[in-house]
Amino acid sequence: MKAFIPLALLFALLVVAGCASEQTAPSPSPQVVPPSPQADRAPPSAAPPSSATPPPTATPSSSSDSAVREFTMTAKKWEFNPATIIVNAGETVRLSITSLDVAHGFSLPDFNVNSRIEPGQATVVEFVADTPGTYTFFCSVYCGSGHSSMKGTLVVQ
Ligand SMILES: [Cu+2]
Repeated sequence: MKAFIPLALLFALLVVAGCASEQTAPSPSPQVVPPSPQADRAPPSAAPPSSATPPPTATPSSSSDSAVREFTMTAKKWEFNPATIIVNAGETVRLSITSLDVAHGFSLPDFNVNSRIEPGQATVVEFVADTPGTYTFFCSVYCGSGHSSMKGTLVVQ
């Protein structure tokens, strides 16, 4: 029975010491962390204006550029089909144009494009649609009474 007392004292000392050490130990104080400013969204930056001019002549290339939009177009008196082409800014546009009757032309002056479209033979026109807007293309080879109304629209969005 006498041996129990020092054990109890030792136990009590250990408990007190444990409590004391817990109290004196530097407890990590809950710090208020300000929200990270990384949540701020970066402003959508417009595509940098590219000063690169598209090639003046049609250059059928076999490049595997993923941003190439290809269209097959027909020309006849006095319309293009499709008459409206919608692309995204920055895309390379490749048109394969075939005349169904007589010789026509494909002129898109805003992109320095002007090609003669012979009947029955695909003519490839390629340019970079680098500037958003709505542009008119038209026939540039006289093809009859409706020639001046033979037009279409290119939308770069
Ligand atoms: Cu014409």
